[in-house]
Amino acid sequence: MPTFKDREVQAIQEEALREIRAAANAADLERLRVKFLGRKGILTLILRGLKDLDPDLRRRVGQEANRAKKALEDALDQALADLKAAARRAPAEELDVTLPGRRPPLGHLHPLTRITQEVCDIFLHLGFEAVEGPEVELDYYNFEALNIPADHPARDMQDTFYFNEKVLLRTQTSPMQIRVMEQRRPPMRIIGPGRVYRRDSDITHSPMFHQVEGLLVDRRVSFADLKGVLLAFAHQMFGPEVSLRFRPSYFPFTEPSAEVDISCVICRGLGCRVCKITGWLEILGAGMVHPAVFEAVGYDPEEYTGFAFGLGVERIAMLKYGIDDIRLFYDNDLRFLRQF
Ligand code: 2U9
Repeated sequence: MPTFKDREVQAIQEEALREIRAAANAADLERLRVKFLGRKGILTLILRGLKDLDPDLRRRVGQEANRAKKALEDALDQALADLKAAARRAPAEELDVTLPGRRPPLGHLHPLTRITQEVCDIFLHLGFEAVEGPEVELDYYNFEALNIPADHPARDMQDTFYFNEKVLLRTQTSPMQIRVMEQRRPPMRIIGPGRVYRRDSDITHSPMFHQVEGLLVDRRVSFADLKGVLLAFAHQMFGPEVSLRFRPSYFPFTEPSAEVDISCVICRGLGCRVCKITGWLEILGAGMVHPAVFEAVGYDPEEYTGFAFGLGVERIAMLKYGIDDIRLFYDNDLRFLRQF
C-alpha cells in the first residue's frame, strides 16, 4: 500500500511532466529543471529530507523520488532535443516579427490605357471634354452622317463588321461626335476615345484597335487653329523639340484634309529604321469638318466651321516604345506588359 509520501512524489512527477510537455522553448525547460531538480528544487528537497524519515518509509520514498528524478531528467532532455529538431526541420515557420512586411505584387495600367489617358489629358487641359458612345453603331452614324456615301470603298464588306444591313461595329469613333452634335449647339470642343473595329489583321493592323478623335466647332474656326492645337499636343506628347509637317490628303468627312507627321523622335529627323530614312513619322489625320457633315446634324455651314482629327492609339504606342508587332498589346504576356 503506497503511503501519503509516495503518492506525493508521484503527484509531483505528474505535474512536472505536464509542465514539461507544455514548455514552448528552451528557457521554459531550464526554468522547470531548476523548479524540480535544482539545488532548492522540489524533488531535491524531498531527497534531502529522507534522513528524517522512518527507515521503512525512507526506503520507499527514496526509491520513488530517485525514479521520479530520473524520469524528469529524461523528459527534460527529450523535450529539449525535440525543440532543437523542430527548429532544424522548419526554420521558416519560426515567426520573426522584426522582418519587413511582404509587398503584394501591384499591377499597373495597360500601355494602351496609359497612352489613351495621356492623349486625353492633353486635350482636357486645352478645354476639350471627353465623350462616349456605342461600339455597336448604326450605319447612319458611322457612314452616312460622315459624308461616306453608300458606294464608298470604306463601307466594303472587306473593311466593316456588319450585323445586318443597318447595324455594324463602328470603324471609327466619329459616330459618337455626330451623336453629340445632334444633341448640342456650338461652340463645342470634344474628344472621343474608344475601341473601333475593322476587318484587317497583320503586324501593324488589328481587327480591334483604339482611336482618339477630336472635334472643335465654333464661328470663324480656321486651319491655323487646327495647326496650333495639334502643335501644342505634339509638344506635350513627344517633347518641345519636335516639329510638325502637314501633307495634303483626303477623307470624306474633312475638307481640306491632311496627314500629320512629327519629326522622328528616334533619330531627330536624321533618318533611321523607324522613320524609314524619311526623318518623319505619321501620327494622325486631320482637316476642316466637311460642310456636308454640318448639314447632316443641322448646323449651318455658312455660320459654323470646325476642325477634326483622329489618331490610332496603338500606332502612337508603337512609335513611342519602338514596338514592331501590334499583337503584343493583346497577348497579355506579362514579360511584355511588365516593361511599361
Ligand atoms: C466628325 C467629323 C470629322 C476625324 C478624323 C482622321 C482625320 C484620321 C485616322 C487616324 C489613324 C484613323 O485610327 S486611324 O486609322 N483618322 O485620319 N480622323 S479627321 O474626323 C472627324 C471626326 C468627327 C464629326
